[in-house]
Amino acid sequence: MKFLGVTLASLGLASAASVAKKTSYDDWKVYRVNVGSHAAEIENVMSKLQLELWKGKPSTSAVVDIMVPPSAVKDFEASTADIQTEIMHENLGLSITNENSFGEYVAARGAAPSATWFNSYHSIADHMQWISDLAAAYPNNAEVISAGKSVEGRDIKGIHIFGSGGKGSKKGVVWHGTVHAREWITTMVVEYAAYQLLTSTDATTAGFKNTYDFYIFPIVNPDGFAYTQTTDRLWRKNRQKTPLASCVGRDINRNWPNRWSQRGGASTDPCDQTYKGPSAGDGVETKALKAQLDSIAAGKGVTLYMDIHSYSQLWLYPYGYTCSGVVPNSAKYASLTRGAIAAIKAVHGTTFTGGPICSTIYQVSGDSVDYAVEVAKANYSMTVELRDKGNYGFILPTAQIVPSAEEMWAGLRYTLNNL
Ligand code: 0X9
Ligand code: ZN
Repeated sequence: MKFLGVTLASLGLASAASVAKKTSYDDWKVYRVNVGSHAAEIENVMSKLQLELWKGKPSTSAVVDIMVPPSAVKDFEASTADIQTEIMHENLGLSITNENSFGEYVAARGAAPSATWFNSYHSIADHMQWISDLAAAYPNNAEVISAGKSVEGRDIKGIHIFGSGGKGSKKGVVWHGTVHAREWITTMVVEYAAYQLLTSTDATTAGFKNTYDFYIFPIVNPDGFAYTQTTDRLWRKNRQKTPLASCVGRDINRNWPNRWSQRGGASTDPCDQTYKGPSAGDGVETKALKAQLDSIAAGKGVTLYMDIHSYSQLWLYPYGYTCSGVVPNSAKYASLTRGAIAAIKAVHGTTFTGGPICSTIYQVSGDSVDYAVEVAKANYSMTVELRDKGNYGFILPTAQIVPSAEEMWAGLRYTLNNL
């Protein structure tokens, strides 16, 4: 089947049937709710109307972003009449339609991919092709790698970038993108960083690959990402069965086998967006990513681990699992964070804020960042939440891909320069 000269298969869509089943967000709304003293009230409304959070936790956040289906809009507005709210998406379906035009990728095998790649979002099939094309264009400095297979058998594909001394001769820098399937901007930003390392003519940037071995995985949750393209644009977790037949998926960022079972840091409910899984590290992708990180740690060691998320414009460092523990090297983390935030701001004026994960955003247990610092003994382990601050949230317009990638690259470049 073809439309606009593009085959469904090339978009990574299985069949017309899977297109027809796509979750509609027509007339859904996203609200920003000022929590104030209304945390319990908001939690009640959410459970009564079975609403999903986009951002924040009523118990600890100043504001939360909540997605509301058309059938619940009237009830929601009546129940929150005494609470300050603001509409972020008037019609989420329309926002998705506006965002969701994939660029066509004509793979020029053997030639360097060009910067036009970053002008739009892409199908998972094209991302896989692009990673291969980028590595193939720089055979002396790059190779395709895999962390293993996903639940549905997809490759967790990455690119390994290296320089003088050859592959595996330096300490590792590991970057993960798209652990949360709906955070599409993260795929593009991680790819942009890989692209810069290989193509930049700036001497400092070109030199990074002679200092570190980079292991870059733009899509660590490929099944979830594919599902956002075939079925539900707002899917977050992986696609693994849970003990409850009606609910699918572990939050990979709550499933790492370190500080896994902390009260308040993750959900025990298989239907929840932050479900930690039935046992520590039992997610198929978690296992693969853990083994991959462990093997770098056991080799030359990990200098820097970073997990790239969206949205909120935050630069974060450990710990996630506790708000009272202080990470060793905390002062250095704080200074790296200040410098990275300033470097980001200098590009397009975008303001990020920063700090430890737990006290800055909320408590998170079983996350990769704490695993990387506590178990894999990464010298530095950090995470970011990219653009925006909620205006578009997960549905960031294509016009913001390049600016977001440019400013985050400045933050990453600052970090690499100041470790
Ligand atoms: O809840 C999360 O996992 C992250 N927020 S998101 O909306 N992207 O899902 C925040 C957790 C802090 N980040 C990491 N621990 N990586
Ligand atoms: Zn995320």
